[in-house]
Amino acid sequence: MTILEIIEAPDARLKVKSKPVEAVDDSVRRLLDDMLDSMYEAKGIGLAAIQVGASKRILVIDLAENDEKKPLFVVNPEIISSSDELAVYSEGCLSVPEHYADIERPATVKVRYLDYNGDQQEQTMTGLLATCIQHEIDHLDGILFIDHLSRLKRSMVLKKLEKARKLEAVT
Ligand code: GNR
Ligand code: NI
Repeated sequence: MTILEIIEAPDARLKVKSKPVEAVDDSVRRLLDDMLDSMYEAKGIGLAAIQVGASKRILVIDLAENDEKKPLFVVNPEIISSSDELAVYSEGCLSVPEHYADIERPATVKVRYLDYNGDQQEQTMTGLLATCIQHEIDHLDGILFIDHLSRLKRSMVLKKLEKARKLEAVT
């Protein structure tokens, strides 16, 4: 296993639109495994491949709380329907460290994707899982949760991140 470095905003790589995977082969599975380990290490509940520099439509999620791991491996996801009902969650992002904001999204989504074995799945997701997969699919399209905020709020967050990065560089 390899712990991959997570890219932080502002970084042009996070704005890239990721490309579909042609086949779920061993190299894709290795990336899925490394992403899962990297996500656990960073204490996140989701991770998109672009956050570790791979512009492929791949993501991992694990909402399990304690030690019991329940990883969800998702390749080439497509939202095939969304509820009119919306839900608000306070979102965070490993690529936007230490910032949180309430984001409104469809409460329920039906997602079609390929699993770890390359088999097609369709799953209706609600609650935090629905929020998380929409957050991850946004990453695949080069969108961060702060892109759902007003321009003023987004630029305040980005400015703080840049400042923190500069401070880190000299200490
Ligand atoms: O760890 C994470 N927590 C989280 C909380 C609310 C909504 C979405 C998320 S995803 C985030 C990890 C991450 O950055 N995934 O891209
Ligand atoms: Ni994120």
